[in-house]
Amino acid sequence: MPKTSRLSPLACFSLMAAFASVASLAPVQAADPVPVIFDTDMANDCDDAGALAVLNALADNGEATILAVVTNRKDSGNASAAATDAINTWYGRPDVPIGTDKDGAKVPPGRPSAYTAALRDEFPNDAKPDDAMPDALAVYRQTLAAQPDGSVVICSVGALSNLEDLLRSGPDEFSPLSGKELIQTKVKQTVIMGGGFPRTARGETNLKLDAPAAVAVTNEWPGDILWQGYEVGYALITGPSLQATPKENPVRRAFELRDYHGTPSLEIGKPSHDQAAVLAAVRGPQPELWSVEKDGRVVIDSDGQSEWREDWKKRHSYLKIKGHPSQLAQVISGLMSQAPKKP
Ligand SMILES: [Ca+2]
Ligand SMILES: [Ca+2]
Repeated sequence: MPKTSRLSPLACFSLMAAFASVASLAPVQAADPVPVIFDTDMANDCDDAGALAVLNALADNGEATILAVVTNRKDSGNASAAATDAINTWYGRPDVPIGTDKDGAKVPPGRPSAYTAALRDEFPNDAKPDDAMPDALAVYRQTLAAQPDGSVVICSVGALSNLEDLLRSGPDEFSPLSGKELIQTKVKQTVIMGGGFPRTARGETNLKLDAPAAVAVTNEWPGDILWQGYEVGYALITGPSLQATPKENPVRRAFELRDYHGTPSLEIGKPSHDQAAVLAAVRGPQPELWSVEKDGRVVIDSDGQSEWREDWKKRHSYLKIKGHPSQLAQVISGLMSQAPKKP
């Protein structure tokens, strides 16, 4: 018998599994970069900063284009735009348009941000105070109007106030279309981090921040919404990988300043709600990382409680983690600490 170099079926399976595992961690080179508008409450939690890092890393990899960033909650430090600009500037994108929500009464400011003022003061940026920045709705409408039809992906990781404003908007200097028509014409997909599925016992933060807006968007949005509940990000602890990045990295600083259970998130990590939503928005629900629940609808009540119902279909679906969460957390950690490719 000649010596055979054939592998046993078990060895073949192990090798295939190893390749599959490596493949899931590798950058996914899309044919064209996905054009994204990122809608964030950059102020309270630092997962918004981590999510903007992931989005910039994906843009560096040629997988995404950052069309604009809008903030959806009034930052009592008036510095959410500056923090956003500091992060984009770190990645070599100082000119990404930024808009802020001026309607502070609708979404009351939370406690002072642990990190936005520090990012404004300690890192290069040239944004104005939030109340002097362009309005989020104007940035939305101008950005959407300039894009090819059916192309834009919106990723929302905070209150749904801006999305409701867009939904309710009428024609303006940027477009003769109503907000609904603009969404129908320009938006390919909307990914929303909010709620909990299949149901929550109490309201989730992003929905509670502006429950009427959450109800309006859920019931009236004229396009596909891919929901990601709090249970997804809660299982994904990331942050310590930023320790390997330079002190000049504002995202590292945000994780240093924002604690999790009394310890800096830079040391012990924290849940990655917003990073996961960005990843799903850009790469789509990759089957090795996610399963998607379809053929139903999300219902949100006036307290911001959410539920998945299967009594009839809407253009809703929601994400569930497939396999062990550490797989997804590892992808997020890698992207969040990926060195900028700026010139
Ligand atoms: Ca700037
Ligand atoms: Ca957020």
